[in-house]
Amino acid sequence: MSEKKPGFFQRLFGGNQPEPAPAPEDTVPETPVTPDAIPDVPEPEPEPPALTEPAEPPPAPAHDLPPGPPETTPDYIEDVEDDLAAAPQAVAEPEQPKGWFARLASGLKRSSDNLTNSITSVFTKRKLDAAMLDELEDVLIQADLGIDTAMAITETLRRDRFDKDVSGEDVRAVLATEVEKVLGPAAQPLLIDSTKKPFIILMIGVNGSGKTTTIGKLAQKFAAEGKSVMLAAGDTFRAAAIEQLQVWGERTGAPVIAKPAGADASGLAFDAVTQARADARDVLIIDTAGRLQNRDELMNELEKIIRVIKKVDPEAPHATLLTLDATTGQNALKQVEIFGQRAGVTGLVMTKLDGTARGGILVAIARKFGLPVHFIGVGEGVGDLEPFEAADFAKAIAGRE
Ligand SMILES: Nc1nc2c(ncn2[C@@H]2O[C@H](COP(=O)(O)OP(=O)(O)OP(=O)(O)O)[C@@H](O)[C@H]2O)c(=O)[nH]1
Ligand SMILES: [Mg+2]
Repeated sequence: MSEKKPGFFQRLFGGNQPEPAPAPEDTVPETPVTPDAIPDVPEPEPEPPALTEPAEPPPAPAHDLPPGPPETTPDYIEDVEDDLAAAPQAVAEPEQPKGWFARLASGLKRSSDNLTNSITSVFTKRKLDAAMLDELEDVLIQADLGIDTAMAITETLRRDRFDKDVSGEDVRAVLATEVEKVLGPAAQPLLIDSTKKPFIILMIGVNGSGKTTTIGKLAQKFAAEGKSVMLAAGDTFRAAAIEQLQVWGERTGAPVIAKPAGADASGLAFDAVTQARADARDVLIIDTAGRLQNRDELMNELEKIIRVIKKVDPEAPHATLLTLDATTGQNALKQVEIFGQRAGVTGLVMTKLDGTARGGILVAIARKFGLPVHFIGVGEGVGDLEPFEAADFAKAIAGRE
């Protein structure tokens, strides 16, 4: 699937061309990321949701976003702002249509640049000593890879290279090997069991993590495989969320089961499952409202949605996918833990890997939870969702050819 032409890395990482300057971390985007910037999505998408415009939250859902500022504006929301400010450069780089691997590599460029630069600054032609290993461990932890992975890498180096010359390149080779080792078991495709009619996918996650967009991308993928898809606008809190899914439905040819805003989400899910079953659809994908994992009442509601789905089909949902925003950083670990406990997550989709410096978090998540990572999102366009490949990801994040 990947187009690993020699020379990609030369162009991507050659270092001769000045990289388009990333937006400074503390710069708020003047304009939100809009699909207008994406060449392969012709028509405008609905308003980006609250998370992309935290400065002006929509009138929305008391139960979607709790009132008042405190825990409702966690760090990761600012991170999303920061990273989305940089995202257009990653996704909008137009000219030649890139192959998958090139897009992954350029998406992860901020992550890999970060790592490469830090590693280079630690390894300056000296013999490997304990201080360098300590520094390296810090660098790897700061890159969100997790303590275990950081220690595994430094231990390998300590064992094999202590008191010997070691270069940044050597270190990145060890990094790539270790990351691939961790991610390998997690890279599992999402298998659609065709004996289930419909195969029911429930999409869950915190606000703005990419649920609705990922549903659109998945609908497109399944339709292209000849599957009949139905969508359910289970984010009944916001009219804009319902419209957003309807736009994806029109774009991908999938009918959308919806009710007016304010309707009960579990009732909507029940209707959708019943309808998709009556129509013998291949796949039903149910959207849900974004919810922070520490909002107990919202997590109760999610459990209720699942209970109601099970009333129609006790084995459903057949896949419960948690979308994780790669720009979130460490908070993603908490999200996996709590959503896993409350909703029985069966697989992960990591979105917004384009243009974030925090892609390393996927390694920490894979090591800690061992959950399948089915797809990764590398842009806002309908084609910007790819099956997750451990070796490619490892090479890209370690900046290796
Ligand atoms: N750059 C980039 N942007 C993405 C990606 N996935 C989603 N987005 C953008 O992130 C924003 C939020 O995406 P949504 O799909 O609306 O997120 P959501 O989880 O449905 O949000 P709520 O319904 O508000 O909880 C939108 O502007 C999307 O276009 C991705 O892989 N890369
Ligand atoms: Mg949504």
